[in-house]
Amino acid sequence: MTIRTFVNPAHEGHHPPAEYLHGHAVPYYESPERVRILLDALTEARLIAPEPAERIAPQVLHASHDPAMVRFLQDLSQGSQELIGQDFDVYDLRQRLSTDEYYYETMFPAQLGRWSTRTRTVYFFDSTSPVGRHTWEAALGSASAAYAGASALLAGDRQAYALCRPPGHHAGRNTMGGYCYLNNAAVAANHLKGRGRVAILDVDYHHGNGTQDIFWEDDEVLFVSLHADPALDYPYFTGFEAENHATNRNIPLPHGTTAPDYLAALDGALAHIREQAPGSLVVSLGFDIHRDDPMGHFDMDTSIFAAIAERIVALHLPTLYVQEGGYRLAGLDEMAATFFQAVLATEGV
Ligand code: SP5
Ligand code: ZN
Repeated sequence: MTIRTFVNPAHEGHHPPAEYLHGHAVPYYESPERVRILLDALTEARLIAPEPAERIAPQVLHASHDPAMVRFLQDLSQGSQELIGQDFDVYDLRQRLSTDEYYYETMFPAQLGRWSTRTRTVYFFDSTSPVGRHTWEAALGSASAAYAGASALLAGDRQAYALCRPPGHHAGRNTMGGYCYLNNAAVAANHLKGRGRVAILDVDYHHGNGTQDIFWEDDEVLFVSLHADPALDYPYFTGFEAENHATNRNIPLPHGTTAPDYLAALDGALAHIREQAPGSLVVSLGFDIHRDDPMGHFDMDTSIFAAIAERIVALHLPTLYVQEGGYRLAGLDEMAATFFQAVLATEGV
């Protein structure tokens, strides 16, 4: 048996050259290589059967995102080279333009003041989601993979995998950041409402601030997230326990968290989901909880992914796995294979 897997070939066109750290350009870890590694390893191990996802109409995104933000992203991507050219003129840099530049937002709306009459023309909350001419198609393709995965569950499949890239869980109703543009898990969850209430379990290392934002007032979708304590780690401003309410549960964990502590927290999260009796489950799946991830500060090895998979499958819910983060290229193949092997082995029991 294999897991039906939806991918988005257009992701290859999105490859920002760098992110910026204290004045230095550092590698952009959210790279096309990530999906190539996952796809090759899982296909070779005969764990997945990949198929291309049909491109959704942008209107489908409006259930999850402000239509104005969707339009803004599309326009920015398609006009990015011209806009960058104009910016470069200020410094006489036009001759240095390549044909594939990325627009990095440098102006953020939060503190502009109550006198501003031009509100919400900036939709980024940080500068780590750069936009190039292929970013729109990549992001739409990624959301399309999630949508196709949800469609598979609606058609009766018990599980599916959306191999999404770029990731989505930091993208809110009208905000982009943290390598994310469109919230793939949210697109899937909104589609899955066709099966009743939906639970989203987010096991990426980082808080899914975007998913929390999109479903903050939505009783039909339960959001449960395990992540690094935002007092210590990205995204810093959300993910605290104080944000919890009936359908939003954050479980922040300290640096150095080990498998027993993680799994105890996960068991609590899963008990909460079980109590709410949803009709389906979306898992925001990040491999950045591994101890060797360059961004993560937990202390768990690859076997954690089998333990997580077994527990999720024991919920016996139609489940869509949506790829989020995970940046240690050297181990991604094993982490994913460990996870999906356990999914298939447990499902068969
Ligand atoms: C989808 C996903 O996993 N996104 C992660 C985005 C993480 N961005 C990390 C930025 C880290 C900045 N670290 C600065 C340390 C300040 N003391
Ligand atoms: Zn992450």
